[in-house]
Amino acid sequence: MEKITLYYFLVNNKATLGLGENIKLLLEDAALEHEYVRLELDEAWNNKKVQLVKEGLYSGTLPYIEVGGKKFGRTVPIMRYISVKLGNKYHGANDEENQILDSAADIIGDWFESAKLAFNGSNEDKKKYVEVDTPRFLDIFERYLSAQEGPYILGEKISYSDFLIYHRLDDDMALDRLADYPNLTKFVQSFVERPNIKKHLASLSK
Ligand SMILES: N[C@@H](CCC(=O)N[C@@H](CS)C(=O)NCC(=O)O)C(=O)O
Repeated sequence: MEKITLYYFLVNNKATLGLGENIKLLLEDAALEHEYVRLELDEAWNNKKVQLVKEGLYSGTLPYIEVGGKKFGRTVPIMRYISVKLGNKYHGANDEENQILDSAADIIGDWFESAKLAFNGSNEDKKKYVEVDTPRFLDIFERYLSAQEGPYILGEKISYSDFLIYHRLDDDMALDRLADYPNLTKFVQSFVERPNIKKHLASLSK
């Protein structure tokens, strides 16, 4: 693929926080030439957003990518687009596998929304999120991963939904709270050992 530029903003001054990192992980894993540009969500953003919409980024939201002079938006569709461009590298082998990936990505969307609500909500909302919502989502993904030998959602082959699962766990600071989830534990152990991911994660702690 041509060089990809990924645009997102820096959330709470932490490089990986938020949606952009899902795409970054996939770009790193695929060893694609890319640049990660951070925009500011300040007063200038509203004008920039209008300009982006005029330039074909219909949603006017972050993250988006620019490749071959075109702009493409929305996290999961961007990941699917890159996968398709790479010969379905991060897709399933058939419609049924792709349905599984699609449904997992959809649930990650629900999880992200519920995390956002809790983050902006009362202490009671936050408590419910930690005690009720998070375990419910962890249970769901433990089930997905237990359907085959793993370590990933479709077995040995990694897919775009795996990046979403890993990053959701990371953003939720749940990576070291998986003792009761053997399949998620195996998943994370394998994910972080992928050579390009390992390099990327090491670069973050420098
Ligand atoms: N589901 C969308 C969410 C996009 C979204 O709402 N992005 C936020 C940042 S996380 C944004 O662009 N906010 C600024 C705005 O809407 O103007 C995706 O995955 O891309």
